[in-house]
Order: sequence, then C-alpha cells, then structure tokens
Amino acid sequence: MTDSDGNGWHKTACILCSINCGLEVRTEGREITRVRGDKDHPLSRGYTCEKGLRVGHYQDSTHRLTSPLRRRADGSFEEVDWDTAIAEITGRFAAVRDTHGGESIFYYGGGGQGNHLGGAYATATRAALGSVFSSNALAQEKTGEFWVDGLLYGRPRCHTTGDYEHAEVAVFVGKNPWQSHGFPRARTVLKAIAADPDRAMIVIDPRRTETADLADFHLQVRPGTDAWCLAAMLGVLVEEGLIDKAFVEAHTTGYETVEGVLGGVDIGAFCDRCGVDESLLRDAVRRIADASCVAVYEDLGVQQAPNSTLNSYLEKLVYLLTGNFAKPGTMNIHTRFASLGGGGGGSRVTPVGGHRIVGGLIPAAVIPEEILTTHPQRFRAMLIESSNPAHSLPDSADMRAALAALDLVVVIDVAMTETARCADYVLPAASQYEKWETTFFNLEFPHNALHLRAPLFDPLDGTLPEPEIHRRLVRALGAYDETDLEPLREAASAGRAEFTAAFLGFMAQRPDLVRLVAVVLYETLGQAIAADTGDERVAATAAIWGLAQTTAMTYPAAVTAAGFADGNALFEAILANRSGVVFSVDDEDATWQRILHQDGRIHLAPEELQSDFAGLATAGLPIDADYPFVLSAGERRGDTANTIFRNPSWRKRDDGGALRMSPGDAARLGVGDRHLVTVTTRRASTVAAVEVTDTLRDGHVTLPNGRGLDQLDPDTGKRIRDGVAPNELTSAGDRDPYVGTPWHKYVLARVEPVPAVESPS
Ligand SMILES: Nc1nc2c(c(=O)[nH]1)N[C@H]1C(S)=C(S)[C@@H](COP(=O)(O)OP(=O)(O)OC[C@H]3O[C@@H](n4cnc5c(=O)[nH]c(N)nc54)[C@H](O)[C@@H]3O)O[C@H]1N2
Ligand SMILES: Nc1nc2c(c(=O)[nH]1)N[C@H]1C(S)=C(S)[C@@H](COP(=O)(O)OP(=O)(O)OC[C@H]3O[C@@H](n4cnc5c(=O)[nH]c(N)nc54)[C@H](O)[C@@H]3O)O[C@H]1N2
Ligand code: SF4
Ligand SMILES: [Mo]
Repeated sequence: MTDSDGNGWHKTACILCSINCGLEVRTEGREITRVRGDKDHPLSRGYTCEKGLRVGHYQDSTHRLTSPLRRRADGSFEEVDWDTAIAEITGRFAAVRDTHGGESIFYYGGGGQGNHLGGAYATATRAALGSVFSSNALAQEKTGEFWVDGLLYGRPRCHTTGDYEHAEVAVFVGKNPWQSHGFPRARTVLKAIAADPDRAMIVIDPRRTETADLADFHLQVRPGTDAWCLAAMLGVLVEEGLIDKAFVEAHTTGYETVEGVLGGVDIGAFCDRCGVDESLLRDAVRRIADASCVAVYEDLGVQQAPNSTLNSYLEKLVYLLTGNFAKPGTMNIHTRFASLGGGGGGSRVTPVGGHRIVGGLIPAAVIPEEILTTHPQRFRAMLIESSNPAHSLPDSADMRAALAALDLVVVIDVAMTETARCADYVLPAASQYEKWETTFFNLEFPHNALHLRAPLFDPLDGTLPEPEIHRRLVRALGAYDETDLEPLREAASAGRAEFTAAFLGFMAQRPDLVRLVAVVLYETLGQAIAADTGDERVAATAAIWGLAQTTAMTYPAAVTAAGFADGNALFEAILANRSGVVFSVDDEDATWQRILHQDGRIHLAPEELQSDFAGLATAGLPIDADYPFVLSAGERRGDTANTIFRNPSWRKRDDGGALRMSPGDAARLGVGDRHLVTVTTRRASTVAAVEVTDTLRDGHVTLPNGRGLDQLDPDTGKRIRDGVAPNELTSAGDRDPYVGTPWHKYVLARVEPVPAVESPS
C-alpha cells in the first residue's frame, strides 16, 4: 500500500476520544492527507465521526516542541540538549527525594485519549524516585463511579460496561453520546435504537442534546437535580411493584434497607424538585421494567455535578433492581488489559488533607491543597506527562500557584501547553503517530480488544518517545546496573520461549527490579525485538509483553476463548496485527465470577451512602441570589476534543466557543447571537459571545470544554486566547464529599450584557 518513501495508506487509530476508532490514513511526507475508517478494526468496524477525519491537524500542529527546555531565572525558557536535561532533572528530583522522601514527588497524567504506553513506563521512573502518589483526569470524573462499583461488587476494579448495541432500552444519564461517544459506533447504535419501534432510548439531561432529540423519553431535569429524578424513578419501581424480585433474591443483599428508603420517597415532590413531569417519568420507568434488557450510561452530567457519587449509586440501583445485569444487552463487568489507575489499592488517603484515594488516584481537585501549605508532608515536586492540569483541573489560578510553589516541575508533552509554561523543564515527546502506541481504554464485553499502533512517521527532530525518555531517567537515577540485565538480554536474543523461561526466575532473584519491570523489559526483550526489526522504537512494545502475560493469567478462560494459548501467543498477535486484536471473549457467567465480595453477591445497601440516600428529601443544592445562573463549564460539542488539538484551524465550523443560553434568558438580558456578555463566578469574570438556543432551560448556560488555549498570533506574534478557558471560572472547593470530583457542570454564575458590542466573528 506504500511507495518506497513510505507514502500511501497505513493503519492506525483516532486519538481524539476514548473509543480510538481504527483508521486507515494516507500519508505524504510527514503529513496525513486522507483518513477513512478501518473496516478490520474489531470494535469500530469502519466507523468514524467527523473529528477523526480531521486528525491530521494533530500531527501538523504548529505548536510542537522540538527541544528540551529549561526555565531561566526571568521565567523565559532556553533550549538545552537531552543529556543536560536528563542529568539536571534527575539530579534535582533525587535531591527532593533525599531531603523530603520520594512520597513528596507527585506524578500526574500518563496518557490522554490516545496514548497510554508512556504511562506504563512512567511506573519505572516513579519507582526509581520512590514516588507513591499519583493522579490523572479520571480523578475528576470517574472515581465516584469506581468507588460505588467497589462497594456494590467488591473492589473498584469491578468496572461495568453497557451493551448498548443489543439493549432493548438504552438510558443515558448526563451523557451525550452523539457528540462524546463513549461506546463503539455510537451514532450508528443511537440511530438504530431510534429507528426501531421495539426499542427505546431514555435521556436524562437538562439540555435537549442531539441524543435527546433521538430519544423516546427526555427527562429534562433542572441542572444538578438528578438525585431526585433517579430516586423518584426508583420509588416508582417499588410503588408499582416493578422490582425484579427473583434477581434481587438470587443475587443481592441489602434490598430491605433500600426498599425502606424508596418506599418513603414522595414521588410527586421529587418530580417537582427535578422539574420532570411525573407521568413522563412513570412511563419511562415502566418502559425500563418492561424491557428484556436495559443498559445505562452515566457520564459527566452527573459525575461533575452535585451529589455525583450518590448519583452513581442511584443510577446503578436502576439497572440492578430491574435485573439488568450479567446478561447480553445489559451491564457486565469487563476484562482489562492494564489499569488506568495509579496502583496501590487499599484505604489510602492523601498525605496532607486525608482525602480518600480511589483506584490509586488522588482527587484531582485537592492537588493545590496538598501543595499550598506548610504541612511537612506536602508535595514538593511534580512530574506531569501527557496532560494539561493547569487548564483541565478546577481553578486554574490556584493550580498555577501550586505549580509555582513546587521545588521542581517537569512536563513531558508534545506541545507548549498552559501547564508546560509553568514548568522548570519541558521534555518534548514524539507525537502519537511517531511512535508505537496504544490505549488501555479496553472496556468492552464480551469481546474486549487492544490495538497496538505502529508509527507512521519518524519522530520530529529533537523529540523522543516516552518509553525512551523514561529509560533515560531511570538509568540516570542509577536504579539498576547495566550488567545486571545481561542474563535477560542473552535469553531475549535466544528467543521468546527462552526469554519467558528465564524471566520469572530472574525477577524472583531480583525483587529490587520488580517495580522497574517496564524498563527492564524495554532493555532486554525490547532490544531483541528492535534488533529483529531494525526499528529502535519497537522496543517500547516490550511492556505489552508483560501485560499480555498478566492478562492471560488473570483471565485464562476468556483469553483462551479468544484463541490464545498463553501470554506469548497473545503478544505475538498484538505485535503482528495492525487493526487491533480481540484479547478476551467472555461467557455469560464471567460477570458473576468477577463479583469480589466473599458471598458472591451484590451489596445493594453500602453503609457509606445510606445517610445521604435517606436524607435526600430534605437535602439542598447550592444556590446564591448574586449568581442566579447555573453554568455548565465544559460541554462536549462537535468542535471540541479536550486540549489535544491546539491549532484552531482544525475546526470546520467555529462557534467561537459560545456561551449557550435559552431564548427566555436572552430576551430578559436583551442579548442575541454573537452579543458579548460577561460571565462572572465567585472565582473570576470573563467575556463570552452568546449563542441563543431553545435546547436549554431558562437559568442554565453552557460553555464548551477544551477552549481557551493560548495561541501565538502568526501575524503579531502575540498570545491570543481561543475562547473561554472553563477552569478560570471554576472552584476546587465545589466538589463531591466522598471522592472530590469537581462540580464543573454546576457552577453558580452571573451573566450580564456588555453594552452595544457585537463580537467580530
Ligand atoms: N466531541 C468531543 N467528544 C469527547 C470529548 C471532547 O472533548 N469532545 N471528550 C471526551 C471525554 S474526556 C469525556 S470524559 C467524554 C464526556 O462525555 P459527556 O459526559 O457526554 O460530555 P459532556 O458534554 O461534558 O456532558 C454530558 C451532558 O451532561 C449534561 N449535563 C449538564 N448538567 C447536567 C446535570 O445536572 N444533570 C444531567 N443529567 N446532565 C447534565 C450536559 O447537558 C451534556 O449533554 O467525552 C469524550 N468525548
Ligand atoms: N471545567 C471542566 N474541566 C474539565 C472537564 C470539563 O468538562 N469541564 N473535563 C475533564 C475531563 S473529563 C478530562 S478527561 C480532562 C482532560 O484534560 P487532561 O487530562 O489534562 O488532558 P487533555 O486535554 O486531554 O490533554 C492531553 C495533553 O496531552 C498532550 N499530548 C498529546 N499527544 C501526546 C503525546 O504523544 N505525548 C505526550 N507526552 N503528550 C501528548 C497534549 O498536548 C495535551 O497537553 O479535562 C477535565 N477538565
Ligand atoms: S468516535 Fe472518537 S475515536 Fe472515533 S473518530 Fe470520533 S473522535 Fe475519533
Ligand atoms: Mo474525560
């Protein structure tokens, strides 16, 4: 498919959302010139959305870094060579470790929507530094859901996934899959449900989203009131005798407690509270109860709003009390190829504030509190990789202050981001199309897949893939001696079977190297694979070998059913296949085997949540007469992709990152489309252009996510900001009491017209 220069069609994947659709791309020189879906990808099967077709703008970004950078005393940056950067960074990290302990070195990130292989190697750097605390974006969205999964099913790693493709009824709670996807081939699946009179879609969202437009039932809640909506739905199940009693008796404990609370729900009052018509809500509940299979998806609309963790619990009760679990078309517990969490489970808390750590991840919203203090256990240094916390965490001003207070900040990124500008050193990474890459967003059931992508281009001059960066950091930290690895190197060059035979014995003798395993594999097996193929970068696939072994050991039946006799067979298939490999095929019983409570049952009434559950009737919501609007700060739109694209030219249709508002509110404020307004929160004030839309309720305004990136104006060289950066407006203190997820979707705000000015765009 390619000419002698490598121009032509290649297989790869989209890196813009967690679905990572398989792509075929045409390359010319260093450019991606055409894109189409890869029909051979086992999950996306040729599907893409319009964003994937423009992924070339990521590779062409004009914001790429091409040299390690070091901050000067005056705050500007100077280029330094890699050896200097690695030596100085490791010297300074080691000094922090030796003075304050490795626990004071905090790791953030490790992968975005398309790249998790670097994060696997970061585990070795962290081990060499003794760094034990980490976090990433999941700790401002999914940790509440993980924690509830842990309470219901045994451990946070019992993560459920919905089978929307086969569900008779699909329920979306604070989720707009038409724009945000979240499951394979989302638009095709949504259209199929909408077109089938025997199936139904229920959407709970204060906005009439593109998904709600396709739905049979749109429960248009007031922002932040989902807990009352969900509790009313559960109340109807009890009142109308719609509980699946056989399921509850066979598989659960704690039902009496739940029923006790639900029997007392004043359904009419709860419907009034959430602003949903009671008869519509009852009809939606009856449709769920009638269905042979139901799958439910909760996402940011509830996970980043008041009662976030309680909402996760109530949402899960909806499918559990109707028996929609462990069957096709319902909710199942899937396999996983690797963890996206921070490791080190148990009941750990943060060193300063004592906040609960879920899935190994520190609540993202408390990071500044763990730094901006005189507490002796505060974080002193940070390694940030493939994420942009100075833009994506709540309260950007606070986050910048926290970064400034640290002794050392090192950022590994492809671009000069808002976070990189706060660093002491910036290390330039090769792009996701310039190295071997994969994601661990493997969340499907019964067929779960991993897609290892080969590089399309050589690394941009001056950049390195993260696995190589971590190898250099770990080496410079003196964490192992070159000669130690000789026996494994020899075994690796003898063959895969010889390496496998030697590996476990070697590691048993060298427990000090176990936590460095990713780099040990890179140095040994990785170098042998590289020598075989003549591509040095392929050494990065060695960590996949290790993960393939653990996957085969953890899920022997599912990996065998997928056609692989052992971890080596699985690894060879992953290495050889450019469209992705189904690594596990589960049978119907698999979900039950993954319940980790000793009694094998689902615990419906975790004590930790009962008092808030029972207290809903009298619970309040934050309101403030000075800030009469609810701002959802960070909505997914057709022209958003987190901060992965920095080049605004990728947008075909640019709404300028408009503030959406209802016609009623626009009339009251005397503004119309493109009029400028000030948006003021307790934290800050900013100007935005208005877009009037009848999809919103009065009192609710929304801004997109991922905007407000600083750009260099090509004509003047000055920095210009591309829309509103949502987290200049948010507060870290507005967060979930259990796991600290921030309430980005519920920011109290005031909106005022800027007199007689119309935006130029
Ligand atoms: N186009 C695009 N797709 C993306 C991304 C992107 O940047 N752009 N980002 C990806 C990422 S990282 C993620 S996590 C997912 C997120 O995917 P989603 O969670 O679907 O994204 P959002 O649009 O942020 O929020 C979902 C919905 O919550 C609604 N909402 C707001 N307040 C409330 C409320 O109080 N209650 C309820 N029930 N709903 C409410 C909003 O109206 C919105 O429709 O998207 C992924 N996909
Ligand atoms: N107010 C508000 N805030 C939000 C949200 C919201 O809805 N509202 N959504 C939240 C959610 S759900 C998420 S997931 C986060 C996302 O926020 P972050 O996790 O901070 O990440 P991204 O914006 O996805 O940015 C990814 C980074 O990776 C870099 N990058 C791209 N490719 C590579 C590579 O190959 N190597 C390296 N080293 N770097 C690379 C990009 O330049 C960018 O800096 O934002 C959260 N913040
Ligand atoms: S659904 Fe996600 S992964 Fe697929 S093409 Fe669209 S943005 Fe890319
Ligand atoms: Mo996300």
